[in-house]
Amino acid sequence: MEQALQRVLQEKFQKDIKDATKEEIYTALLFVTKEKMQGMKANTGDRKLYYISAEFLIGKLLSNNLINLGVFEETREVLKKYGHDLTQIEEVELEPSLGNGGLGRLAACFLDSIATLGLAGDGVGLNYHDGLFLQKFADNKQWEDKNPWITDNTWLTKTDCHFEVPFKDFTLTSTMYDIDVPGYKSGCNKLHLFDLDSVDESIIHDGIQFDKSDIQKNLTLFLYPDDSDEAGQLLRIYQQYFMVSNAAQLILKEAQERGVDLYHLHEHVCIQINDTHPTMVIPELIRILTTQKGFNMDTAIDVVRKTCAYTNHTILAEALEKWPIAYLEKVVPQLMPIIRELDARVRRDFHDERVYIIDKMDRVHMAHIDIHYGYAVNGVAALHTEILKESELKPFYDIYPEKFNNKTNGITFRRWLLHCNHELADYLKELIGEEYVEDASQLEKLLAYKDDEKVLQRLREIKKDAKVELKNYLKMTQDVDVDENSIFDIQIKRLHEYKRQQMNALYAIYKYKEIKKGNLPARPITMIFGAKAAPAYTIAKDIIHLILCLQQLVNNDPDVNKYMRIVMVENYNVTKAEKLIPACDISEQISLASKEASGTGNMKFMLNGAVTLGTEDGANVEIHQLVGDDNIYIFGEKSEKVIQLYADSAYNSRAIYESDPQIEELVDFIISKEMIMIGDPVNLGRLYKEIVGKDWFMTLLDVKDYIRTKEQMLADYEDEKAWAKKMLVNIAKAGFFSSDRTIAEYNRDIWHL
Ligand code: GLS
Repeated sequence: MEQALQRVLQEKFQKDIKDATKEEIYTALLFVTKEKMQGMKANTGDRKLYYISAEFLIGKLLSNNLINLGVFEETREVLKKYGHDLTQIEEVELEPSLGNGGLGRLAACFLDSIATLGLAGDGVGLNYHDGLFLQKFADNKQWEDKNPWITDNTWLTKTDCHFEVPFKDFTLTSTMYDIDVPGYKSGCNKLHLFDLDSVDESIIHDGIQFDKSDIQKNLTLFLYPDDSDEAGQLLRIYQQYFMVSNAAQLILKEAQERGVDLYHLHEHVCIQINDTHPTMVIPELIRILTTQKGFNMDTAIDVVRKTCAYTNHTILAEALEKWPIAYLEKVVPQLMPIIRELDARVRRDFHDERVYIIDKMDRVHMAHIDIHYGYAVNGVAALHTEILKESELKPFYDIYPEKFNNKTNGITFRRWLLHCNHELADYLKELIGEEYVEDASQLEKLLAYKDDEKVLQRLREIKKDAKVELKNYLKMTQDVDVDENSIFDIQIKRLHEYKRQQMNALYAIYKYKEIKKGNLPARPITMIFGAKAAPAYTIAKDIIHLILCLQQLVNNDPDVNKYMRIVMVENYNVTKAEKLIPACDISEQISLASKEASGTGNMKFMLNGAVTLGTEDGANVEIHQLVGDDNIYIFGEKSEKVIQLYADSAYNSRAIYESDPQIEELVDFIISKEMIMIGDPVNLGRLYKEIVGKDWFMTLLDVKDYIRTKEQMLADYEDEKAWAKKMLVNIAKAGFFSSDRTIAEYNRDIWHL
């Protein structure tokens, strides 16, 4: 590494390592690492996976690539020798903004594990120039700006692979960019990102506004452009078709290059459809096979059905895509005869309109295409898969019980432990050896130390060090002060009503009022939030406004700020998560039971020694089973009750509000004098009305149990030894949530690579 770095720095900048700037060292490291990856053996196999996804939230790649190449320590030492700090150099890298939340981060963890397990599997997606958006706070509100991340120095390599993608009114020529995905001490795969040379960032104005109809210039500007109007929805269809047509052409080209007889495609290729965004790959493959490869319809459908598998990531109805036929006709009319044929076959075989592809309102249900015309359907946590089978997708489960299976999500320990928490990772190696890195179940060996005072003490120290680091980072980035001796209570995830950040905000109000009354806590608490709200999601933005107003109120009140602080982290992303997660004491996983399909933040926190405060939802259920009652704090109504309340339309937030003076007091505070002085009465008033009059995700149902449980947790934290033991058990039991385990299961049950 030392020689390689010297060589590249000389060649590119005529400098020695010790005189080079951070930017120059970063550039040289990028170059050397890319060179090393190009020299790696590619994972190969007779059967290859294509993981198609609208999002790949890969995060910064330098350290991770160094770790996976097995040269991280060496690089760190070389840099140290010349007076440089790798952590500082990493700051130069811009985070690719190619994802939105858990689904996109899951895709990134999966790519790491697929490569690590030596499986031949590539990702396919789009190369969004400005990603999701950059979040800024001003006037206690979220503002959106573009988030350009593509510079001359990125991990992208432009290839000479191009495809023609036919739309109704024009044909576009794509360009494929590749990012190498090195496995941990294993072979290399690729992430293929398709783009358009004509995309023009200069059409963006006033934050993230742009002409939605100028497809040649806007196609790959943003992930999830605003779809609150027709032009926005059409743009999303353009993006989706561009992604899958490229994917389909790439898959067929590579298969033919490998000498695969396309009539046996399914024996050599499998396609994982990550949520419904890539669903059109099914009709697109059928279209190409029938119009260009001489297949008849029956055979094309048969081959495609045996090739594609679908993962469902949500039961929220609004997230299950249904495109109006009229829109598809405007963008991709060539697919409509095929979609109609697929629907006709369903209608012929099943006389149940709930499973039709085209509904009475002339909308195409994308998930229905996946389920009928794919060979596997999986949910992402045990509870989620049960809910799919028993309620959301029951009519389909009744038809195809053999297709349904569960694959509980996982996270890559390379990023979420080795990279983000060196101190803990090293200590674990010291205690239980290195095998846990490749066989996560080995973490259970840690249980042998659960009563060892020295080990428990060391775990506390490591947590404290991470808290100091976060404190310094928050000071540097946002100029806020937090106390490392306080309890760090963290809720970081997309802002959505079902995740109930508003319930956590009601707790902040409760705590503020208690402190005002003189009921002082044994130890201060630092409540940390991080979340982006979709630009058109009004109530989510109102919740951000509430949190930011509370932050101003609490942190500036001298009676209160000694005991409590609130920090809303700006532009929460993977890089920030890597700093926040190691420093967390209390992991907030408080979604309404039945609504969070899995969650993966919950797994990252646990692995880093945080204790979960959560509902029986998503993967929390499995965390609970693994760590036992003593090492997790569970509250709130269970999913069966919640599902019943919805079914009976029996939930009435106003009745709860009016009958419970404590709840009334907390909710009223949102529109109190204090708050209106700080905030915008329109936003606060609207949120107040929403909670009292609707509260679709039942915050008021669980808020009292939540407050009680959180108070219990804060009290229990004071027994330092008992708390450290909880930390240890959480770490020890986190092995199940390695994405290596998840991917091994996908391969065993679905992919058969
Ligand atoms: C999501 C779910 O909301 C998460 O619970 C889940 O962990 C994630 C990955 O499976 O997928 N679905 C979605 O649309 N976005 C998500 O983050």
